[in-house]
Amino acid sequence: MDSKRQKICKRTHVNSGTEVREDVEEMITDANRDTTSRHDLRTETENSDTATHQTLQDTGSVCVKIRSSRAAAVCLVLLCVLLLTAVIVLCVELSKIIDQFKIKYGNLTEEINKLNDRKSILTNSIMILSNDNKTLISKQHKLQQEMTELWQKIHKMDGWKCNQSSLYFISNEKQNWTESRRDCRERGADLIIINDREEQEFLKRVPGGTSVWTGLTHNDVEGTWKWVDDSTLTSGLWTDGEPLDNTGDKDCAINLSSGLAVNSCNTIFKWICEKNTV
Ligand SMILES: [Ca+2]
Ligand SMILES: [Ca+2]
Repeated sequence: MDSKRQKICKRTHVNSGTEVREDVEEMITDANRDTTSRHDLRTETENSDTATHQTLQDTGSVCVKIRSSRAAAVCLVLLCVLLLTAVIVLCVELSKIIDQFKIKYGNLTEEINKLNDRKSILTNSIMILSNDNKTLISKQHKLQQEMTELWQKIHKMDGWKCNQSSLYFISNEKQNWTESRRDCRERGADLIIINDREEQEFLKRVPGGTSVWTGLTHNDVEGTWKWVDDSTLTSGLWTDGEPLDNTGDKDCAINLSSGLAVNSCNTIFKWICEKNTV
């Protein structure tokens, strides 16, 4: 630049007129070139700075992205670990539940088998009982038929009366105690045994049921009254004041409307025979 100015000045002192003007134009052109060149250099420099700045920005952005990616990867790994842990825990719990269910199912199966066995036993028992019931019903019908026939025969028997499970024959004639019993035995019976107050009340209602010989004596042991089947006397059957003669000859008992009373066995009375139907 300085050399060009010196050149211009030299030419200005040496040349005249047109030469001075040409030199000035050439100098201006050079100046413009320098300016343009300087501008281009500055522009290149600015572009270079801009590129450098852009490169730095890009590098920072990449670093941020890498860090973000690493954080995301770490989070993802942690999440996977948590999920895996949760899955393992759930699997363990599920395994426990399945084991418990198997145990309960096994117990239930055993109980069901036992109940089925009991059901089979009960079914067999029901069948057996049902057959027994049918057999008993058949026997009951047969017994009812036989009892009906027996009652028909009883009603045809002259002089016999029925009460509960016994048949009674009341004599029309009178005999001593021994002859009376002999007559009963010939009829397949024995002198009456008054078992309780109900039977005694029955005798009150039957015509000829009182003032008759009974099967009660104390022939064997004085004072010990026994029936003809060797059973003992039920209390409450004596009439008031009886028995009066435990030590005398009144060793046989008659039945009065008020109850039992002692009398001599040789005295004659009517008598009642009794026969059990069962
Ligand atoms: Ca009786
Ligand atoms: Ca006596």
